[in-house]
Amino acid sequence: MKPTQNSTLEIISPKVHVDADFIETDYDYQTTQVKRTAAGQLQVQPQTTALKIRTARHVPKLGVMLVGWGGNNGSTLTAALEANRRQLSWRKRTGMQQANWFGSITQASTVFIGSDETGSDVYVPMKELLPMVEPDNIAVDGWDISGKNLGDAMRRAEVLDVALQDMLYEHMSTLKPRPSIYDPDFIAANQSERADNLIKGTRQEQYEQVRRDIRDFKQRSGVETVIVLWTANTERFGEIKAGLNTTSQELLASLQENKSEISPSTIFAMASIAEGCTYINGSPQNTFVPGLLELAEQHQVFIAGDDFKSGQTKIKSVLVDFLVGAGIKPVSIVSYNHLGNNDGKNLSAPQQFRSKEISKSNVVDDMVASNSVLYEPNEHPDHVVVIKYVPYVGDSKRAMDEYTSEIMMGGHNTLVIHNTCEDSLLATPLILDLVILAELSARIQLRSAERESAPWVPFKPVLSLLSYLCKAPLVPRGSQVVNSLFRQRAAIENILRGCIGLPPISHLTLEQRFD
Ligand code: NAI
Ligand code: DG6
Repeated sequence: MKPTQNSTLEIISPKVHVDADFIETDYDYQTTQVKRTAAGQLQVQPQTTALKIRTARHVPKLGVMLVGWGGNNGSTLTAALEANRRQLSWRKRTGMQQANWFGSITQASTVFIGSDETGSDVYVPMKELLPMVEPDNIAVDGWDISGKNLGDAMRRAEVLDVALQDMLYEHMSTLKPRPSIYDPDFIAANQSERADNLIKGTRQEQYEQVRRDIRDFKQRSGVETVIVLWTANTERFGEIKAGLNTTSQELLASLQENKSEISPSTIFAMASIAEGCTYINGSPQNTFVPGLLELAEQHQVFIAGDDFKSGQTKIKSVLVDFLVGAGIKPVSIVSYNHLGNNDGKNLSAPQQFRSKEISKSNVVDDMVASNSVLYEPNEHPDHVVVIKYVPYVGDSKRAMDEYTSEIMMGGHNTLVIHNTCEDSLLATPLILDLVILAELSARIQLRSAERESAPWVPFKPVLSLLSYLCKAPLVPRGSQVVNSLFRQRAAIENILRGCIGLPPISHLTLEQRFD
């Protein structure tokens, strides 16, 4: 069985069955159950559950609607889709540059698949494991409070090489963001000069307009599936309180009553859920108030977030995992950023900075909690996050990190990292991965193999599989947050492998260690 038409893989296994609609596998899911006894012992029991996993083979035509379409990420994604579609190349000072998707795990990373007869590792591109949406086939639309067309928005962003911008300008300038919901109480006051493209009316009326926009896009473009993704300015955190938004009923009533604490992003998420569209939050604010989680559960619609994990935090979720895993104790983590794009300008306001500070800070918690040899209960490293707006550096973000750790016998180990990069060129491929993996997740179901009548079940509405791409991963109620990048990536790889009947990667390589 070839998982995709162009795949170099052919799966030869009696446990994989393919028909016109599904790839179906028999899968032994192995876990380890742990019980704590009153005497403090840990009773550990391996368990195997026989499952069936199936993946629908039809890849729908995907439409992506971006909230904040005219921003740096929104315009860069739109330009990158077109540049890749047309396979553009352009001249830089250093030579010719070809359009690519570097930084996207689905498009530019490979997955270890097994060893060949000589014992050498064999890798295949991740996108060859299962039928996935092709970026070239994605249609984009969206909203922005700034009415600039996408050509001018791309120029304003100052992200892409000018030669590339010039090739794309004509096409991009035909695209215009739909009017959006503007509430100056939620984003920084310094954004007001952009706000010239607005949906008027009460919150309920704005919600109805967003729903109409989604339907209009779907109908005009002919896409089968729409995903809505927030890449607009970071909002301040909203209040959560009984009577306002702690249940879906409260939230719907508060919308009708036009209550001022219902944020624009929550209205977008509500509209998206009502239209049956997956909603992804690329920013740190608490869009997903408890009432919204309940709404997503009731409608069985995916939500995912929060906040793209692009640079500094990605490194942190590798480095702290490495240090704690090596038995070294991080005691102080200090992260400075300065940047000069519009995101930096918005984050220069205290309440919006606070949202970002929270999502950047929680990322080490689970790794610290995992090691009771190093840390007492409730003990944490000092962790400070600083962001400064420096207009001159534009989209070229500078991130400086100092990690101080305790090593043997009271010694200290200090690591210093300086990262400079175009912020939006790191974030844009994540948007692509988020929508491709979210769409794929909607086609995966599993059921118990023990009863023929067991129902197929989809992923839970809170799509934690996307955690790899998020700074502050949202997980289903009662689930553990995992921040370690390696664990997050392993979850993606192993689920994709499971869908084609392959066991999780164990790295045991016993055949190479024993005669
Ligand atoms: P940006 O400021 O260039 O773009 C945001 C866009 O949203 C602007 O065009 C603005 O006019 C628009 N906007 C603001 N409120 C809106 C609303 N209610 N409805 C529709 N449009 C609205 O910012 P950028 O760099 O594109 O980043 C977007 C978001 O992604 C920010 O919240 C940022 O914190 C977050 N993010 C960015 C990362 C990166 O590396 N670039 C990484 C992680 C998160
Ligand atoms: C400054 O920190 C601005 C932010 O929007 C970041 O650029 C963005 O959140 C990326 O952060 P990180 O930690 O993933 O590099």
